Amino acid sequence: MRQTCPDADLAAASEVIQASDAVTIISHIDADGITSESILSQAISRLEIPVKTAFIRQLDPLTLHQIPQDDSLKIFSDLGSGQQVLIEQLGFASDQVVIVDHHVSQPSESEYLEVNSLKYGEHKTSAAGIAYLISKELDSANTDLAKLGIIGNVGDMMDREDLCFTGLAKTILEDAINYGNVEIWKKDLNIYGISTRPLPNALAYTDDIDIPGISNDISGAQRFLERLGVVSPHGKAWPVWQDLSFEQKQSITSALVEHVIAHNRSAERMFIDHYLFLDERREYGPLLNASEYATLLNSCGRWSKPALGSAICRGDRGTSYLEADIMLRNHRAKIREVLEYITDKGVSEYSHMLFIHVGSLFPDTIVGIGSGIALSRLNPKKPILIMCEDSMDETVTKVSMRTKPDVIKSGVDLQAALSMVAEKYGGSGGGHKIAAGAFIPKEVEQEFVEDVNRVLAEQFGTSENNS
Ligand SMILES: [Mn+2]
Repeated sequence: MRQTCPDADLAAASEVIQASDAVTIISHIDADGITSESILSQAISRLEIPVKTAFIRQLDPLTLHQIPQDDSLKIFSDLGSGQQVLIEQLGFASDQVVIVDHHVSQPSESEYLEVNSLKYGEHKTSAAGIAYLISKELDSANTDLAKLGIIGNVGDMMDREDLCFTGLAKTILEDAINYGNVEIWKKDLNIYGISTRPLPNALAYTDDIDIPGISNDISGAQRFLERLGVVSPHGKAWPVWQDLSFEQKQSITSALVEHVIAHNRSAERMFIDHYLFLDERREYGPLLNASEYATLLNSCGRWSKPALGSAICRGDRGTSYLEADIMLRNHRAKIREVLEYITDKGVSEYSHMLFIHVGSLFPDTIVGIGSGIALSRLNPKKPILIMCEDSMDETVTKVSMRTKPDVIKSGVDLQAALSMVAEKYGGSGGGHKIAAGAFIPKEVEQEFVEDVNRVLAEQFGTSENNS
């Protein structure tokens, strides 16, 4: 079963697609799912094969009715690998299905064609990366779509551990750079919002680096910048990182490194590769770099408008962009609210994790993101578990967990922990080592939290190297 090279699967997927009369893509609603869908639908349309899309929040018995029961080829993207038994129950034969995924696989009798990066030992290439490789197999001229592959990979945080792309994701990046719509800023400052966030905010809210007197302190960040001669032009907004001169960037970066080292902190995670988009115009700020573009797509998905994100990926800069921009602002405001709530109310500290229940105060689609950001301001050494009511069913509780790359290195695997404990109580879980979610019956909340803490206690201290 285990292979090291995706070539045979890519060729097989390409063959099945080219032989089909019509295609339906069933894709996940996050940035990786939206970019995967947009890559596949564009590549397939270019072959003049009719293609339709169904975006779903996850593949489970509740969403099955959204999958059309027709003769079209079904491509499951950014989902499906872990739900093959369910796909089988729908009655799809093995020649009717292609799975494009990077989640843990569940075998089924039907032996569906599964193009999954994990099969090739590629843990840092997401579904959008695989979708791009299929598009390139369909037509080698599709390298314009590599850009979308990069957005999906960044959206799924495939670059977070190494602070750059590795493996297959790196070859996709090379295609994008050669095509010319992507530029890489190598080992640049590791901050989020380089195209739209006022610089003091970007510095104060870095996720990865703890800068004394600057992290979580906007006025501290302003004073730091003013000392270096970087000021907000009179009465105008602060500049964004992208608009600074090379000399300004250099002086800020070296002052930060000195500052961090002077405070005996590590400067190890200070630098990251940024991906800038040369084909986007300045007024579309959130589309100018991969991580902000991914946030915009995530906000479309989280607010039930994944098709809007897909239209933007296909190049719509008119009404779709305007609508998505409003949604993004709303998304950010809501995440800020979650964040403030969590930091104000405080979390319960267990031996191996942090826990908070936000009830029905926030939509279940954003609490995970909010908790991930809150983690940096609480105790990043422990994973955070956040619970909220499921908006669809009040007898169900939605669980989200987030942690940091360093914690993964000590053996923690949130996907494994949540799946195992959720299944024990008749629920289900999934996701990744660093970010995972689950649905559980409401009445077992307390036992669930204690069990997850116990599982984490066992995971801590077991090294990742044998995985
Ligand atoms: Mn994904």
